[in-house]
Amino acid sequence: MKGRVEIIIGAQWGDEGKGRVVDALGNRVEVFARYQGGANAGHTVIVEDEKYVFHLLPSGMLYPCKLCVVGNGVVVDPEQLLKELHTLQEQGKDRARLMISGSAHVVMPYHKILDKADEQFRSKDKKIGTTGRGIGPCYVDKFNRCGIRIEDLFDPDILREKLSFNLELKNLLLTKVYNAEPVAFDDIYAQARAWGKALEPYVADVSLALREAMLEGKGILFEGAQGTLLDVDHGTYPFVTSSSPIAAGGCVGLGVGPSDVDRVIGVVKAYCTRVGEGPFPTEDLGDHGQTLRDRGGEYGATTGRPRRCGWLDMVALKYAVRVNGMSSIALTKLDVLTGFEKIKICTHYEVNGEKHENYLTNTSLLAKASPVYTTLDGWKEDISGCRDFEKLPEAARRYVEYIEKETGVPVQLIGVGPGRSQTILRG
Ligand code: 2SA
Ligand code: GDP
Ligand code: MG
Repeated sequence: MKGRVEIIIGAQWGDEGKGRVVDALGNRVEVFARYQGGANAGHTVIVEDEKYVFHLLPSGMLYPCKLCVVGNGVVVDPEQLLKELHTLQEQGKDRARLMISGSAHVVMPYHKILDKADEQFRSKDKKIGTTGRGIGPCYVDKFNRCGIRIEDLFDPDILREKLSFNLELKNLLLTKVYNAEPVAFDDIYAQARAWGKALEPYVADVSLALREAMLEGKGILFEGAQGTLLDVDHGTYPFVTSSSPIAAGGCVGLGVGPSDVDRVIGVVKAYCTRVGEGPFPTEDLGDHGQTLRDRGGEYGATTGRPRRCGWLDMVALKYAVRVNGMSSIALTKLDVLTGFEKIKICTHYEVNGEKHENYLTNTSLLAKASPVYTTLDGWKEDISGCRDFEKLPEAARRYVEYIEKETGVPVQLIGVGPGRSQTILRG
């Protein structure tokens, strides 16, 4: 029988707790696979009070003897990937097998310089608030068909030719447009050759390996980075990342057909956060937002930036259910809502006095949307030790049931703390 393929996606603006959900479900699968994004991601996993933050490596790396895959859709910063691997080796935790697609594009040093220069070049209202990890410029080169793939690092002549072609253009851009220093061919070439040598042992045909794993009946988890509302097509464009975090991106980014996917698990934070610029209808700039940030420890796992915080947006969540074809919800950080006397949920938007029950894909309109809320009772009891849904305070159960009723999607996992065991599994 074919092994089960599940995709884990972020249903909001990223940082929903995808890393911890992947880790919590990890014991029932054999293969973990990243399909998009790059070292902009920060996926936190806490096991036995030890904190690990994965940027490029899949969050399943802590499980011994499993296969961890970096797919063709990921943009790989080799320096960062080798650093992560080295750190795990030092901790004696590199017990999973790593496989990288040769077709994945390489984030080169000039991509990071261009990312920062472009962000600086933009006036305040045009800034994206990128992580500065070179993600956008690397995907630009991929789609402009001049990018350098991992497999290009292995052949000295191919690398030389592709790198010189790129540097001709990049150095013009850097010096003439951004008033920055040019980058030197020799340094980057030597570095890229060294990366090639270090990465070659991990490179294999990812699509083929996943097919073989499926046929062997192995469970496979695709791990999305960022979130639905940061998707380059379906997010709050242009305030998005440059990849496709939605579930469909999993097929493109790993070379797997849609009919092989069995389930899509949407990770939903019990409230909303966003890091970087762009519209966020339920953002709370007052005390509630600050309390959520303090209690939830809402700071970027890659850059340390404070995250913007606000109440759950049901309009956006229903949209995420639709564009991802969500089969179930993993609701994280329910414990962070403990102590609020009342909890608000946005049920619809108003724009110029007009009611909108459906999410607004026009970002300029979304920026004008005022959230309209319903209010639910809060609870005071500490729920971080709870492992049984029936033992949650009644108001907490009502909150979960409200989400299920409105979305029509069952909540099958609830996070009541960041640790691996602080999970309520249902059904
Ligand atoms: P980029 O760097 O080109 O992908 O930035 C474009 C937008 O995408 C947002 N973005 C993210 N949002 C949430 N979490 C991300 N990962 C880190 C984390 C972020 C951090 O886990 O906390 O540490 O700051 C992530 N990566 C990209 C980004 O903020 C821009 O709005
Ligand atoms: P990801 O990018 O979606 O993997 O999420 P991040 O790791 O960037 O951010 C999620 C943060 O919330 C991390 O610090 C996690 O340790 C933490 N976290 C995840 N689930 C829970 C939960 O159920 N309760 C609490 N209190 N923290 C959680
Ligand atoms: Mg994150």
